[in-house]
Amino acid sequence: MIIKNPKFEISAVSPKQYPKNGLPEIVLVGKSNVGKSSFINTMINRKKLARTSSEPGKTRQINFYNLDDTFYFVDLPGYGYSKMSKKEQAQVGKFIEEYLFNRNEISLIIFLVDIRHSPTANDKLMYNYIISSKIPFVILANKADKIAITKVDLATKNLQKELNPIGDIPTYPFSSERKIYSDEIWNLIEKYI
Ligand SMILES: Nc1nc2c(ncn2[C@@H]2O[C@H](COP(=O)(O)OP(=O)(O)O)[C@@H](O)[C@H]2O)c(=O)[nH]1
Ligand SMILES: [Mg+2]
Repeated sequence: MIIKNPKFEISAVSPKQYPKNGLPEIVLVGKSNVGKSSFINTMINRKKLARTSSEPGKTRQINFYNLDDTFYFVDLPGYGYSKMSKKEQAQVGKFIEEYLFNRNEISLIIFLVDIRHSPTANDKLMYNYIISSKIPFVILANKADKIAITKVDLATKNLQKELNPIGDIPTYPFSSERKIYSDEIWNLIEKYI
């Protein structure tokens, strides 16, 4: 898919601000710092459209990126940011929940986990939560460039086994540094929008 004019549309702090044009939404979910914003930038070939940070936990809003008036990438706040107070974490959790459970426009959830580590307790909670929402989703084992290329397939399979032992949720490696993984993901996105 060729995206001509990707635009940041709105940083929503409440559901009233969500776009009202009914375009399909592809949603990025995952813990803080796993690479959600970088994923968006990589897929649309812009270095800085989505704000990335080496300092985790900066995003508390739901950011909508309009791709040629065809669909949105939706960048959700990350969870599991330990420097956020319990109260703030709970507020962010509620905001995410409210969005995921009430938003009919969601076409696909892209769930990012770190290829180098076992899923965290919060990853497992989020996984169960997404399953219960019945929204189509895929798992991406991100930061694949951080391990030897010969180990990528096995690490991806192992992550899938831990999160999704039945093996019915498509799981792919991904890396924002290595473009080799993005074509397959574009094919998938096109299928869902
Ligand atoms: N090596 C590597 N670093 C990545 C990758 N994706 C994101 N990062 C880095 O991880 C940090 C957090 O990324 P960001 O996209 O802001 O994560 P977010 O909090 O999930 O939105 C930044 O320093 C990124 O440059 C990746 O695929 N490979
Ligand atoms: Mg981010």
